Amino acid sequence: MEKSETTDDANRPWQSYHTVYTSAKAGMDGVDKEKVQRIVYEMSKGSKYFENEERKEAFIRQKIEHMRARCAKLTAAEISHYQKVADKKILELETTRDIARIWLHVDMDAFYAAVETLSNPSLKGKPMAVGSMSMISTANYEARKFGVRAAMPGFIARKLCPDLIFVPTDFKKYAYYSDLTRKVFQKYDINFIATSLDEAYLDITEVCRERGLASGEIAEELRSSIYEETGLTCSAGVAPNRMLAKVCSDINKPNGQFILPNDRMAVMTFISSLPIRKIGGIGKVTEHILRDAFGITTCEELLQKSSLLCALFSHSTADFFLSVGLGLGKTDTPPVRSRKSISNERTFSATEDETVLYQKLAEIAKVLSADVQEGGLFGRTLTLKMKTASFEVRTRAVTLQKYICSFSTDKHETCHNEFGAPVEGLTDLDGNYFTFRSNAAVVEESHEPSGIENVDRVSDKPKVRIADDTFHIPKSFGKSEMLKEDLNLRKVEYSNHDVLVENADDLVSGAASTSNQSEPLLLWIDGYKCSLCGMELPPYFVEERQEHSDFHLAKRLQMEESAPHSRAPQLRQRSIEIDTAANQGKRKKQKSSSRECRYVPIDMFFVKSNQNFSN
Ligand code: DCP
Ligand code: MG
Repeated sequence: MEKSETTDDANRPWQSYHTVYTSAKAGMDGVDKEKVQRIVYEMSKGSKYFENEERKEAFIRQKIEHMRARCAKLTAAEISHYQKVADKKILELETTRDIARIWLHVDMDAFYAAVETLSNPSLKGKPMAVGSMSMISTANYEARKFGVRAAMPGFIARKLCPDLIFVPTDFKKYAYYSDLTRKVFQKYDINFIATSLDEAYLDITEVCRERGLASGEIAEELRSSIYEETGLTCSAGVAPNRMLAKVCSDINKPNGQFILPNDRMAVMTFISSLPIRKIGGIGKVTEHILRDAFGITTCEELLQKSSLLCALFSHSTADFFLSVGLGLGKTDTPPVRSRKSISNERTFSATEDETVLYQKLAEIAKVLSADVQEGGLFGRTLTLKMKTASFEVRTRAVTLQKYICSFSTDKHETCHNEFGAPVEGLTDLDGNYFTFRSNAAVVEESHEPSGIENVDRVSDKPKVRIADDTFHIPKSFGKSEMLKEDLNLRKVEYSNHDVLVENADDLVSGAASTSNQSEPLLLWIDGYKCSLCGMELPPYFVEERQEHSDFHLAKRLQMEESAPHSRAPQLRQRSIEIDTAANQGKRKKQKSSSRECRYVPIDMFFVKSNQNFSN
């Protein structure tokens, strides 16, 4: 049995190749998943990106083995102890259950694609994607049937669906329609929580009571009102808390709704067979670990295996898993949060020279402190994130005694950087957080990973949240831009628990790279547009941005590897040109030039070198 599985694995290696491109979104239920996996695998194979994915996969497998071994070593007495711990936790969590409020989660259907179809009705019924050959932002439901989805490189999407129509992104248009939807939302809940351009949470408890209407009726009315105002459809989910409401809004997508009554039994029944991956905060890595190390695939199994979870995970992580198993979620309206972190990054030629590395570190620290001062901010936790030429990420964070904002040395404040030596401390002042490049990645035992609620350790300071600032801050970054970002950070908690193990990705993938430039690899112009290819990706698409940045980085590495050293800067210029959406048409010309023959263009980058591109 074992042997045949191994043989099978060897014959179908794509089965264990999971990227964001292969996970299903709404409208993809009937998709031939294996076919999609195979095509993504074949088109990615041989690239740096692929190698990095494989390394991540190997790391996770190792982690799973380690967890399995730890489970196997637990004695009966230990298991019984952890069962008691778990039972106690479950009882405590149960006392926090609040089923008095009615939450509605609304999510526009294929948002960017639907907006584009409004402007160009001839697209109706045809498979289309918004984005470019490098990356697509979303796909309509016709295209999803082929396995095409958001965050997938366009050339892979075209392989999956040869008739796919590409429409370039137009962020301003989406923002306009988003505003229209928000005007409707506020009629139902003035404090509605917008988590992205096309999603929001509304507490409809009062409106249901005041108007004597059932939640389902309010949901119907809200959806038709949005349709009247915008001509766009949306889907809604209603539940006693936000975590469940989000799950519910996906159930009858597109143009549908699902109501989960405010009743404990109904919640428990609903949650019992729910796949864990449906929960915001349980991503592909967590899903993989829970499944392969513990045999957990449904939320109910989180409760059944509660002793193991308590034995192997930190308190906060185990609490999160158990609360998911109980169908608990946030019911209060969070206060508007302000920006809590600021970061800066540089990409430079790969080097093992410590002096160069320190010099780079000093440069980036100076720019960062200037940005911090310009914004009138102060911070206490400093995070250094380093991505190697092979995509490995190393992250170290330190929380200082005092709040700081300047680069100048303070002999009392030293912290240890990535390279194991002290980084110069910054003068003590008062205020918030900042990072070189945030992401306090923690794999298992601590629960303070990126983008997740993080608590300031100074008791007299307010609690702060680290925003996952993988977005880059242009040199001109100032106060006004921060205010703009603040709005985006109202994206809230459903990803609070974005998890523990999700950050395994950070440990094995990551930032920094090779280039002769002392500039970031890419900038997010106006906070959302990729400076290299024009792809528009809002800051809250953290995972997708990481994928996107990795994609460009991989491409550059590939390009530099294939170019003589002295020509690298010149070629870099060229790659930017080629990437630019407006220059798509020039690509062919560039490709055919003999001067360029050592440079691997983007379409080829993800494809096996011996593959026939005309297929
Ligand atoms: N988006 C993006 N990049 C991603 C995911 C989404 O730019 N990786 C953009 C395009 C989407 C919009 O955000 O239209 C909303 O994202 P959703 O996840 O809600 O996806 P859609 O609205 O497109 O489809 P669905 O019907 O599944 O909600
Ligand atoms: Mg949507």
